[in-house]
Amino acid sequence: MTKKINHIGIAVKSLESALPLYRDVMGMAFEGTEEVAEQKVRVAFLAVGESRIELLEPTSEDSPVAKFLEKNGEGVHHLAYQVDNLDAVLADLAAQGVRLIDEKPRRGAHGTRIAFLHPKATGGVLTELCEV
Ligand code: CMX
Repeated sequence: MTKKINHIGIAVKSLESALPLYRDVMGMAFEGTEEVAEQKVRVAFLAVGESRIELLEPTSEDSPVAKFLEKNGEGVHHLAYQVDNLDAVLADLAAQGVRLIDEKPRRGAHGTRIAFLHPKATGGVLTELCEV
């Protein structure tokens, strides 16, 4: 089912403040930024081998990332696993009683299709599935 870790999401207050550490100090390849309006975030991707770090900055006060920052401060926000057939995987998980946030895929960064599982169903780890 899961192919690899596509990315690790890290919530930050400001992309501009967080980027220099990853890009300049740690030397990760910066792949650019993108606003994902539907998720109310602006994201920056940095390549780490075949995976990525996704820095997430909220674009509004009711963004899920703004709520996370308010409650926890900056830190690891979610893990994203890559799958081949997201619709089939979601149907399978639902049939096994896993609590989903998204019953149908929605649009993520770079035109990917994504869906989140509820952290209550995954031992406190917000889990994203993505199909590239
Ligand atoms: N990791 C782990 N637990 C989390 C979490 C996270 N990132 N975000 C929220 N939770 C926990 C909360 O701590 C809370 O737990 P308790 O009930 O024990 O206090 C519980 O989930 C519910 O959280 P809440 O603050 O009461 O409710 P929210 O309205 O914030 O909803 C969630 C939480 C997970 C449903 C919502 O944040 C969501 O839908 N997230 C998925 C979408 C998302 O994060 N998009 C941004 C990423 C964009 C991208 O990668 O493209």
